[in-house]
Amino acid sequence: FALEQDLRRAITAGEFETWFQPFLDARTQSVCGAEALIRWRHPVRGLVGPAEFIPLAEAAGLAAELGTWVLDAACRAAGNWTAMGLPGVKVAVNVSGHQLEREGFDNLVERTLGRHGLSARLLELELTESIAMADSRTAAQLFERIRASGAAISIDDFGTGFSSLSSLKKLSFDKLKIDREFVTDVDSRRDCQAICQSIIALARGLGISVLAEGVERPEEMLWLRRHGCNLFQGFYFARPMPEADFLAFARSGQ
Ligand code: G
Ligand code: G
Ligand code: MN
Ligand code: NA
Repeated sequence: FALEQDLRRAITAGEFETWFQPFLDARTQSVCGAEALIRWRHPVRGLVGPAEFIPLAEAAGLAAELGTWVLDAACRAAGNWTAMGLPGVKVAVNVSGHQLEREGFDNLVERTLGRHGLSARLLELELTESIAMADSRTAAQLFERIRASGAAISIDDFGTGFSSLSSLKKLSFDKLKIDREFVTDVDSRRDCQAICQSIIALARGLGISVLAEGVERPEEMLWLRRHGCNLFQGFYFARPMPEADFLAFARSGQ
């Protein structure tokens, strides 16, 4: 309860920040965009990660409010990138189930894009499999509306959730993000290789792109590139960082 009060206070006090982790084209290694990752700059506890407070926010019914804040902050940032000499750099925003279930999520997205003059083509929404599968008919309609607006949908942490291929068949989306669990040591582990190859083949068969998360070593990157992975994200390239650092990183790589 004390923490719930603290969270409410923090929203009003503006203690949240969005950090950005770049994702890069596998062939050219140029920066295609960044994933927005929320942080809480707590006056006493210092910088707190989302794993600690997102579950609390969900339990307290504050997840949608926080999600609206992140979406706004991420779109505001990306809206400036073109003007700052980074045309075409996308922003990916994590969306929680609570947020998606709310009436009019697609309208919220459109309004937020409009407010910051950000092209829908530069926005990706990251959903996990479990969210996508919860109510596949409603999800399918929402996905259609979001994609019709020009924004993209990525399936995050792919392979770790409760996924059924028949649910995937009913949904249309733009990208699969292979979970770090399968990327770690993919250059040496047969099981990870089989899983990554399957996901890459699945994405290719569906005509969508595939990103490897959590790339930490050059050997992993090389294996994934050789096997047709399109995009990379991970500490080997860059950690999540404040917006100013991301701008410097993206500029230096262009
Ligand atoms: O950034 P970090 O590695 O600490 O993130 C931990 C988890 O929190 C990840 O699973 C990430 O997807 C999630 N996360 C980060 N930012 C957000 C956000 O803005 N909204 C939601 N729903 N989840 C987020
Ligand atoms: O669940 P989601 O994919 O949104 O989680 C993203 C989080 O994963 C980021 O907040 C980031 O801190 C973490 N992450 C990103 N790249 C790496 C990596 O290369 N290694 C590890 N251990 N974590 C990573
Ligand atoms: Mn994510
Ligand atoms: Na992930």
